[in-house]
Amino acid sequence: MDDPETSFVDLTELGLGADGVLSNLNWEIATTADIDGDGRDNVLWRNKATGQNGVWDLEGSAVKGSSFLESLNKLDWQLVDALDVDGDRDIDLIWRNATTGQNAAWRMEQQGDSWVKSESYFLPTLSDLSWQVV
Ligand SMILES: [Ca+2]
Ligand SMILES: [Ca+2]
Repeated sequence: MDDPETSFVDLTELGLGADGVLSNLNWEIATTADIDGDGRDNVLWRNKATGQNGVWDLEGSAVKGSSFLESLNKLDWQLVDALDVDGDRDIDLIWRNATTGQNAAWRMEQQGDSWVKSESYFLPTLSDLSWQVV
């Protein structure tokens, strides 16, 4: 059993206190997906105030680890889904611009404790803003 004092150290960056409570309400769950391919879904977070993005690695109901995803500080972009759109078996992040209706995908790559986008590309724009990814 990990010492909670040390196992939560990196999580404070994602707003989690030592008590395991994510008290910063600007973090919103964007979606869940198995971004690291270990067979368990990860929780993907987006900070609606700063544009930071993060990932939780869950084991059961416990947060085993957390890492940052590359930030996107243009706040009208919403992280709407994470799935493998190009079929290379790595998860891609799907973004939708709530103002313009543009859609984009990020191909992700893990570098140490964080995830960076290795490539980004636009998907067809759907300018009718009443359409949402579900
Ligand atoms: Ca996983
Ligand atoms: Ca992919």
